[in-house]
Amino acid sequence: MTPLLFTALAAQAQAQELVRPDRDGSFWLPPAASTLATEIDAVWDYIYYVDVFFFVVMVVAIVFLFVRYKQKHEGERTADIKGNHTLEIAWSVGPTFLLVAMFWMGFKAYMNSAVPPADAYEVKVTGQKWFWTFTYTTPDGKTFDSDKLIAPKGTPVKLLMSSKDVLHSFFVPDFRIKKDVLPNRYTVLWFEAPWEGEHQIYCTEYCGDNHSRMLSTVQVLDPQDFNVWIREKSAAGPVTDGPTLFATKGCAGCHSIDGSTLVGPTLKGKFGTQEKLADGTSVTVDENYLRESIVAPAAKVVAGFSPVMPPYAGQLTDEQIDGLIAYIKTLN
Ligand code: HEC
Ligand SMILES: [Cu+2]
Repeated sequence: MTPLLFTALAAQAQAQELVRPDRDGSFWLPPAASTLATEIDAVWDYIYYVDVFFFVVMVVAIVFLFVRYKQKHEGERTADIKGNHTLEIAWSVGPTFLLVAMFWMGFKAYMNSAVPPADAYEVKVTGQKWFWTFTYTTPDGKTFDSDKLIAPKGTPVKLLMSSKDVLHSFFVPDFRIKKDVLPNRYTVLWFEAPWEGEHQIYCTEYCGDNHSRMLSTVQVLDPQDFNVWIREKSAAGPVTDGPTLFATKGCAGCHSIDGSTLVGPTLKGKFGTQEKLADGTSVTVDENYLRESIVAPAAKVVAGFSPVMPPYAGQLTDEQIDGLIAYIKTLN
């Protein structure tokens, strides 16, 4: 029965690979919107049905033995059963086949998801408290950032991931991909999405206060629209668009522009004021102070706040810093 079940399931997995992934999802699983998803789901289904099978077998056995060996008369005793070799060999060897099959299917699916195709389109993913940045390189070697992952449909996309601070984990349930994102090391994921559409990205490794809001989306576009997007983004040249930078570089996650206090002080009406610092001194908020606050925030910590702002030294070009300062000045 076991080899038969395995063959049947392997055939089913193969057939699913030829058919397109499950667009609507099932009772248990979200839509399967990547080519890897079918294989991962086949492992999931296999383990699930093996579990259901043994659950039923065991519950039936428990109920049967409970009724069969219930003491019916006072002083009645069960026969002295020493063992049953046939039964013992069956319940050891049978499940061994099932488990080896489980390992094999899981290992194969894992290897396929761990190794991206050589011709995959590469996007750099950066995790940071508490946002994701996606960096694209144009053919002429320029890079630009996006706060959404824009991907062409029907093309393998390789994600080269790293963190600027703590451990994060990149998770797209619809694609069945998930991997830790670490500082000082690159990790890799890949996917190929067969349809256009939007899919949720989560951080799935607890990383501090705003962990649950460390969200983004993958937007899968027709390859033609994708090329248009790339061209438009790169034609915009070096990014000095203040409001956009403020959003894409994560400032907006910690600083409001409407006067409310988030993790950091609001930047509304800040320029030109006197700022009280944690060491008791105060400082005039001018361009030099703003610049220092962005590249080396720990140098002058604002009174009443903890020094959790990541240093942006080396992460922003001078043009980008200038653009941000210009934008902050417009908030008065
Ligand atoms: C992780 C949260 C976080 C992020 C992201 C962040 N900041 Fe901050 N920022 C803070 C905190 C907290 C302070 C106050 C403590 C300090 O001075 O280090 C601060 C201080 C500042 C100050 C000084 C404010 C004042 O009242 O004098 C400026 C200017 C500033 N940040 C700008 C930015 C800009 C621009 C960005 C985006 C490029 C940014 N911050 C990103 C948390 C953050
Ligand atoms: Cu995170």
